[in-house]
Amino acid sequence: MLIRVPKSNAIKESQITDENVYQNRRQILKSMGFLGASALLASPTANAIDWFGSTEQKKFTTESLKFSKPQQFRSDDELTPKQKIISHNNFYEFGTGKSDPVAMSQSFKVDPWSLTIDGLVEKPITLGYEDLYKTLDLEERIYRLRCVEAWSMVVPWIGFSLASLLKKARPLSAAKYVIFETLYDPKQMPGQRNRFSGGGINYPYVEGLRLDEAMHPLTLLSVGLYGKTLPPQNGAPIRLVVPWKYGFKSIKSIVRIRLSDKQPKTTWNQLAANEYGFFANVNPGVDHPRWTQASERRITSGGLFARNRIETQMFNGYSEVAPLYAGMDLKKYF
Ligand SMILES: Nc1nc2c(c(=O)[nH]1)N[C@H]1C(S)=C(S)[C@@H](COP(=O)(O)O)O[C@H]1N2
Ligand SMILES: [Mo]
Repeated sequence: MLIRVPKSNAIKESQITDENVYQNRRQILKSMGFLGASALLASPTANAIDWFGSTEQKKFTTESLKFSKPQQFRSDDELTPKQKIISHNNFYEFGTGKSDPVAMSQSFKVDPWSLTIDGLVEKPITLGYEDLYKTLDLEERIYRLRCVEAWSMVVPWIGFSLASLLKKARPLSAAKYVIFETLYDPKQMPGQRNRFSGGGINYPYVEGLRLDEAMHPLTLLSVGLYGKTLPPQNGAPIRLVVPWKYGFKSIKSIVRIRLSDKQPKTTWNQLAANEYGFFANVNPGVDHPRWTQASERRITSGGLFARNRIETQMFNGYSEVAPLYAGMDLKKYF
């Protein structure tokens, strides 16, 4: 039987726009104190609104966060301008082009949200949207982000160490790996609706770390950047940041963190195991089969033709993680 599926895109689009206008208005009312203090984020400041213009334009609203300034996690590298960090993205759930995520994600709903930490833990935890900002102290950390495609940025993230959250759940001694899962919601994520537009990925996007990597103090759960909550294209409301590994390990919009005794099958590794290893440590000595990893293009305030080719550093410059891999052949376990 032939079932006629209505061309629903146009209809959906307008519904989504209306939703978004509604959401934006809610955020403004919230920030002005009209919607009751309990509905507010734990720590937005008084002028907590980031308003991008008319309601015709679909724009996600971010809010200011209170956080401590970086002490140990600083960098002398020039920060990548915010405009570039939030408009040049990889987030295949919203399309495979670099400008697809910002274009396709502005109606993404982050509130309510639910993040569950379970598996081999003594005390499973579920955090709602508000909890993401108030369960742990927020701090700023300036990290280099090195994509496996050989470009990089310098990002002032806001968040808390993954270890501090995992400790609350009390991992059992049998736990050896930590598995992360992105939201699966094809209604909101066009890339999940068909295999072609989603880059051939079998969703949900899954990533994983060895438990000792997950517990390393550098491993961050980020809820913001440049002083505000994350925009959807960067993984709102909460994403992982593992600065010594290629960017694809830094999974976005996480709904589940599960501790396990087994190494998980991760998204990019399953797609092409010869190109994307489970470890994916930044390593200038191990080339991608199709391009060199010895250097990278740093995205800076300069234009398209700025001279910004730099040498790639082992572990992306975070040499303090080397002991995690003592005795391992990093050419084999790439
Ligand atoms: N769920 C999900 N997480 C993801 C991706 C993705 O496609 N889906 N892309 C990864 C890749 S390849 C990179 S380089 C970083 C990019 O993060 P950014 O867009 O915030 O710079 O996100 C990573 N996390
Ligand atoms: Mo990437």
